[in-house]
Amino acid sequence: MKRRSAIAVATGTALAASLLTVAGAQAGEQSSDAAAAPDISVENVQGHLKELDSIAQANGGNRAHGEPGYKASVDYVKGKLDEAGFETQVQEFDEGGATGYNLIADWPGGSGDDVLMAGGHLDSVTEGAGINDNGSGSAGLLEVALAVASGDLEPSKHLRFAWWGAEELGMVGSTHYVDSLDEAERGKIGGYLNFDMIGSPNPGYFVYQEDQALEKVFTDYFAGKNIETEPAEGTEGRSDHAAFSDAGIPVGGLFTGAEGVMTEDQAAKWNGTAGEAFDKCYHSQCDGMDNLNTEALDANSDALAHAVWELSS
Ligand code: DPN
Ligand code: ZN
Repeated sequence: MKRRSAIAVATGTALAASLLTVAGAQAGEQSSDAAAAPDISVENVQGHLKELDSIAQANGGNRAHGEPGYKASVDYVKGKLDEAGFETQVQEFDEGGATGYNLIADWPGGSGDDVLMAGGHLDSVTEGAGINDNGSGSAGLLEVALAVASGDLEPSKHLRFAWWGAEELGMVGSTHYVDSLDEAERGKIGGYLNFDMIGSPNPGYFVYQEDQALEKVFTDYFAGKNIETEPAEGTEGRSDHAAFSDAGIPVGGLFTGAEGVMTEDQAAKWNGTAGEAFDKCYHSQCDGMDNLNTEALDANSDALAHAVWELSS
């Protein structure tokens, strides 16, 4: 915001310049008391998913650890973040004789002693392109990160986004990252939010329940949108948040369901199909662009942005 208005002032007339200065000062005042998160464009999220799908198609049909589609996915996300002004790092690790990669993106500014992290896994299984699992979380995180940049967010906390490698082989990348931090660095991370499968075709609205305060940020958000939620029971050890919670870091996150089958009650509240899996293409070849529910992807991406804005302010 500061950078952009400086350019506008330099190129405008004296009158326009003074008006812009007033507008800039007002916007600055508003942003200091927790501005609301922007509405995240689901079309943009779908655009990132199309790119990830094309990457899989061009690389043997998947984006799995050790396969060329994984590194190409990292390059795509990193390119967008670098262009937007993030400080990115690719952390390498070895798994099963192949190099794995975590992509870490820091938004400059905020208190380095108080870090909010949000992440999800970027790898797929070898069976398919991994569009819901976990292109959805990866694309939602990317679009929210780009919104942080285009909104020139100046959070009081330091914001860090992460895309993990080799989750599908046992949360290898996220575990490697947490292990690579010394105690002081680990201690600075006040919370980690995980997004793994947020666009399931027969969606449930599940909120991680490990930490009450983080859970409430999401449940309040959905309540305000008249979307009923359920605690994400049984997901505790099943994705990249596990490494963080094992290290004593508070975790939260969202999930729209995997191989589990939707009950009658759930179908009634979420207008879904009872007796069918939340994601019938889970870990299958058919986890492609058709394997998404746009409404769930949209609502969860907006909830992700809301949590990032609220928790980092
Ligand atoms: N860990 C997920 C997968 O990548 O297969 C499934 C999952 C995601 C399970 C989130 C629980 C919560
Ligand atoms: Zn998976």
